[in-house]
Amino acid sequence: MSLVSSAAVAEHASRDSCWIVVHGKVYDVTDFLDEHPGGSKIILKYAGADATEAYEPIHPPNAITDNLPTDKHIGTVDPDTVVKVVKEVTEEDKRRQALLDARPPLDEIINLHDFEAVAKAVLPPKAWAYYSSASDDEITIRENRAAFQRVWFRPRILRDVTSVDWSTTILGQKSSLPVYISATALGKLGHPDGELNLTRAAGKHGVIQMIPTLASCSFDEILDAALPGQPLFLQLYVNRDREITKKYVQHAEKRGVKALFITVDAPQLGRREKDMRMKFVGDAGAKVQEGQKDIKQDQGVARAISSFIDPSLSWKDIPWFRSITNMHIILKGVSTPEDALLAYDAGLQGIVLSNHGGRQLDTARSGLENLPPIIAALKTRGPWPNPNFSVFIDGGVRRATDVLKALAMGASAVGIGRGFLYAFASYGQEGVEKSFQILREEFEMNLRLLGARNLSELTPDMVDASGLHQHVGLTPADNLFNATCKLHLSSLYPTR
Ligand code: 173
Repeated sequence: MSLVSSAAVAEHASRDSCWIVVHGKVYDVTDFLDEHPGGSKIILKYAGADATEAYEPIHPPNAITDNLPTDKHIGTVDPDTVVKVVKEVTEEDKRRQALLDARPPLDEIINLHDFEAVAKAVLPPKAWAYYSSASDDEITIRENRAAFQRVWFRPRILRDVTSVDWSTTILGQKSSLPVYISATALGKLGHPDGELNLTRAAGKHGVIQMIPTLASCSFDEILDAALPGQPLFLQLYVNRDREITKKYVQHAEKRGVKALFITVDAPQLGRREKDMRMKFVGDAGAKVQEGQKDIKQDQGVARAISSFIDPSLSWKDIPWFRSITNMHIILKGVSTPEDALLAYDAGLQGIVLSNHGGRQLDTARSGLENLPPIIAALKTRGPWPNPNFSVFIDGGVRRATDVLKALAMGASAVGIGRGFLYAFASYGQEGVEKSFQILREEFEMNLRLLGARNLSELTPDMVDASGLHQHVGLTPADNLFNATCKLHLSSLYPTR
């Protein structure tokens, strides 16, 4: 590849001829501008310049090389011509560094909620908005936590709980916790090592990670960071181009991934308004002004990069998935007994009762509330638990007690997404390891207090879920308005 000077790159700084530098390579993206899922405006901001910093958290390293024809790969930027810009330390950088320096030492973190508080303080505002946001009025995300609080324990006594064991098997794979790491996208928004923080911590502690389709690290980087034989699952967004999905799935199987979790609750991404507001703020400084054409950039980062997801996905596709892989297939995002039975009858290996962390259909019920009717429906097909069919739940899980309630009510294991994400966003791999330790301690104590020596001794009569379907309560506080809309309003009308 030819060497290109920085000055030559800088000459292509317009919509008519747009070159950018990513990881030291020069690309001509002129013809790609209108195809960019995130819109052209964000690329034009870096026209004629180095875009690596903006590119990195959102795209796996191979995104540009895979999508741009090779004749658009112009060359390598000549290092001698790069004017070393001493990166200006902004007030915002200083503020963030001060917050990072002021993080409590890890041994002062005593529960999973603490990570969230630290993450909120130290994350760049856009990253916090993306991770924490949920759809519309954010009622479902709050309900996910609230539902656990409507289930109460009926502990048993005098059962010799000297030794207790909370290890289990998830889809045939050993797991030190009845918890797996659920997929969350764009890990590098939170920490430079992104999802690898989870992979490394999971390998060390015998926990199973579900790899997201939209990870910031490439699939192979994650697999390369795993220990030999470390069990991993894969979350799948199905591409409109089924050949791409087929290649991806078969590559995953070849690399030893054990189960495929097909996301079925996101034919279109929900409106995460906190995230959307951030885009308005962030794009204000775009170098090249764009016309009406570019409408995607104001929809938040997730929407921008999700246009490949196929909304036509249907039950008719299930046999095709079965034909391309021998991995276990699980549907992620099931809410009703009707769909649970369709999944069972289609010969799949499980379902996740999930509302996507409250990020999709707002006022969808919680996975926990959907659990009892779904277990009851599955019991019409045979005894429960069923060794050939698993029911997982996720959403709002932060405590071992949350997990124990779900297991007592028939769940096979439980997923945690944001909880672990906040752990690495605030403290990297060590944070994730600490979160496992916290959960271990919580499992040990709560199993003892509950009178169960292992997970098979958790039975439905150990919980009182009679209030689970009662939604009466205080009207939830309107956090969305208080935290974002009001702020936005005050920036528009500073005097109000
Ligand atoms: O919840 C999400 O943000 C999500 O699933 C997603 C989907 C597409 C792109 C990025 C994230």
